[in-house]
This record gives sequence, structure tokens and C-alpha cells, in this order.
Amino acid sequence: MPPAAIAVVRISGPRAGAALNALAGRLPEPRRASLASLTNGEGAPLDSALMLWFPGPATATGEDLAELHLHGGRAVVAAVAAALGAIPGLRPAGAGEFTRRAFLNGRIDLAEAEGLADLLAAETESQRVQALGHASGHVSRVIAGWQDRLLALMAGAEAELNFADEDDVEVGESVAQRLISGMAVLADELGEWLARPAAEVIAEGLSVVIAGPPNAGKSTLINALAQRELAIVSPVEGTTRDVIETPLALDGIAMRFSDTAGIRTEGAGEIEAIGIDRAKAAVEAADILLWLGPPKEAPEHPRAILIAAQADRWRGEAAAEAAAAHCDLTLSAATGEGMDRLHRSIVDMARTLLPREGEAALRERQRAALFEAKQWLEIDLASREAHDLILLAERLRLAATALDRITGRTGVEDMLDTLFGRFCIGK
Ligand SMILES: Nc1nc2c(ncn2[C@@H]2O[C@H](COP(=O)(O)OP(=O)(O)O)[C@@H](O)[C@H]2O)c(=O)[nH]1
Ligand SMILES: [Mg+2]
Repeated sequence: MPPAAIAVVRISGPRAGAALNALAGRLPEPRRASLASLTNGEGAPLDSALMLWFPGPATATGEDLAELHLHGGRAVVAAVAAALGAIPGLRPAGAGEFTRRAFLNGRIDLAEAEGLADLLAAETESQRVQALGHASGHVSRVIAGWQDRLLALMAGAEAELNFADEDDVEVGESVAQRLISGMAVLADELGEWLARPAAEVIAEGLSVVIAGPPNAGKSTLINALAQRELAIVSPVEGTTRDVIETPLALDGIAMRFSDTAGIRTEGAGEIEAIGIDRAKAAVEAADILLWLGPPKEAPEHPRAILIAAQADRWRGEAAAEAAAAHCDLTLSAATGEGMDRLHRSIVDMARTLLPREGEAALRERQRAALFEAKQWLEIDLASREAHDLILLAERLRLAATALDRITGRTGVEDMLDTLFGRFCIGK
């Protein structure tokens, strides 16, 4: 948004060349930046700008495309926009319209468009790497490979159906067997992809919940992690009543840290009791739990880090030292002791929940389609279907249709608005 050093105005469509002619009086050489004095319809100067001309169809949108790199002042942009708006056939682009056109013109598929949306929204390094993989077609290529294999299986079934002698049951049987085992191999491969973590954990961040009894030092810990006074710290029990959440990236991994009300069974007032219920719900939903309290009282959780907090207070006391020995780590948020180790432990645990480096993760929408495809490919050998080539071929077709939904080759109209609405105007 202006003001900025440079503002890029993009014009796409059959009138893009006419727009450059109207403002600059000429079309520059394709794909070469050239300086132009832009004027409006009355010949009044607008700006001295860099212009670029990309004739279609080998462009980002698949249409003729022009770019004006203007001085980024508000009035400059407004004047150029007004001059463009006065040219018949030109109108301002809607949000995500350029990407939508790229998709409709077959320049990118849906998985790539989604990757592009994620790339624009990426705030951490892991989000960027993951989104870039999608945007540059990594997932699309894997899907294309699966589609090829489905097609080959389908072709086998079709050939048999078309040419086989109807009485020759035995040949049909062996073809069905081969088909079923081919489908099973593919189903296993889809299953491996489904076993990977979903892309949402990268995009939305892992949830790390700090819980424990009152006065354990939970609020002090979240403040130390966030390096600001997020939660009120006080020796009064029941100070924190609601769940306080803050986004925080550790080593490039997006996380959401939550401070919760101290969990106690007695003495809590009505509002604090609600807070305690919320704390328990947060613990259950947490990807990672930081438990500040007696290890024996820690809630059941698959990924809990048991912490002996406020070490500066009890250091040297035998009973406290013995209790701390049962924890995963000892720290003091007040002095900073042990905070590095906590950081490491959280990151190590988070990595177990994230896709490995270079491994693409799928969004829930894509996973649902993959799951459906996998189900169509799984044949119960005892069923009648297992002997019916027509039904097997139909299942292959349904599996291919489900995979098509990932790249958007079929049944996508309803999703387009949601997806392209995530883009801003001018992208
Ligand atoms: N000395 C010391 N005091 C702490 C530490 N962490 C918390 N406290 C104190 O313990 C009391 C309770 O802390 P608070 O963070 O509000 O605990 P919460 O109820 O678990 O959120 C406050 O008076 C804090 O100043 C620590 O690491 N060292
Ligand atoms: Mg608190």
C-alpha cells in the first residue's frame, strides 16, 4: 500500500497492450524494462516510470500482461489508476484475480495456487519452505505421477472389457488380480502421505500450553518466553483465569504459546473454576504441554515436558532437589537459567510433529481428497467387486476424480472463491 518507494501496477488481458499505448504512446520490446513518460488522456504528465510488456500466452496469467513500476506515492498511483480506468475495457482487478486467471488459463493448478497463497502469508522460515514447494508444483508432480498409474490400470481394465471373450472367465480373473494388487500398491503409497503431518500445523503453528498448579510460575514463564509482560504475575492464587495466547516462532517454527489458570481442586471461585476448565481443555488440545508442577500430578499427554520451575528459590533444598530429579528439566524464568534447554526441548519435540525437511505436507482439503482416493483403491478380496472388472474400473475412475480435486481439474468451482479470496488485490 502506498506510500512506498515503488508501486507496481499490473494490467492483464486483451487490452493490456492498448493501455500501454494510451499511457506511454508505444509498446516496448517484450520482456525488457524501458523508461517511459506516462501521460493521461489529455496529454498531462503522470509519472516517469519503468514499463514492461509481456505478450501472452507465456505469461503469469496466460494473457497479455503489462507492468508499470511507478513512483510509489499515493497521488501518483491514484492518477495512473484514474487514467487507466478511463480507457474503455479496463477495470480494477478483484482480490486474487491475477492468480485466478492464471489458474483458469491453465498456467498453474490449484495446489500451486494454494501454495502461492501460503507463500504470501508465510511468516516463518518453515512456512516459506513448505509453501514454496507447493507453489513450484512439487505436490502437483506427485499427483500427476499417481494419475498416470491410475490411467495405466484403467487402460488395462478397459482393454480387457472391450476385447476379452465373454466366456473366458479365467483371463478376466487374472486381470482383476493384477488390477487389485496394483491398486493396493498405490493405496499404500497414498497411506504413507496421509500418515505425514498436515500442512496446517506449519501454517497455523503448533500449540504449546503451559499448565500447572497456581503460583507455579506459569505466567512468569510465558512472559520470559515472549519477552514482554503478557500475563499478570502475582503471588495471589487464581490471578490468571483465562487462557492467554501469544504467537511465537522458535527456530523458524510457528507456535502458539498459551498461559492457563492454575489447576487446583479446592478454593477456586466461580470464574476461576471456568478458567480451570478452559485450562484443562487447552491441555487436552495441546500439541506440546509444558507442565510446571509435581510430576506425579501431570496430566496424561503424549508430548509433555515436565519442568521444575523457580530453581533460584529452592536450589540446595534436599527435598526440592529430589523432586526436580523426576522432571525433564530445571529452570528459573526469573534468572533465565535453563531457558536455553527449554527452548531446545520444545524445538526438538516440535520437529517430531512437522514434516521432515524437503517433505511436502498436504492441507486438510488435500488430505480429504487423498483419503477418498485411497478408499476407492482398497478392495476387499472376499467381495463380489473383486471379480467384477466393471466395478473395479469404476473405482479407478472415482479415485482419479478424487485426486483431480487436489489439482483442481474437476469439481472446483465452489472452492475457487474461498481460495482466491485469500489473495490481495493485485496478486
Ligand atoms: N524467585 C522466583 N520467583 C518466581 C519465579 N517464577 C515466578 N515467581 C514468582 O512466583 C509468583 C507466582 O508466579 P506466577 O508466574 O504468577 O505463577 P502462576 O500462577 O503459575 O502464573 C510470583 O510472585 C512470581 O514473581 C522464578 O523463577 N523465581
Ligand atoms: Mg498465572
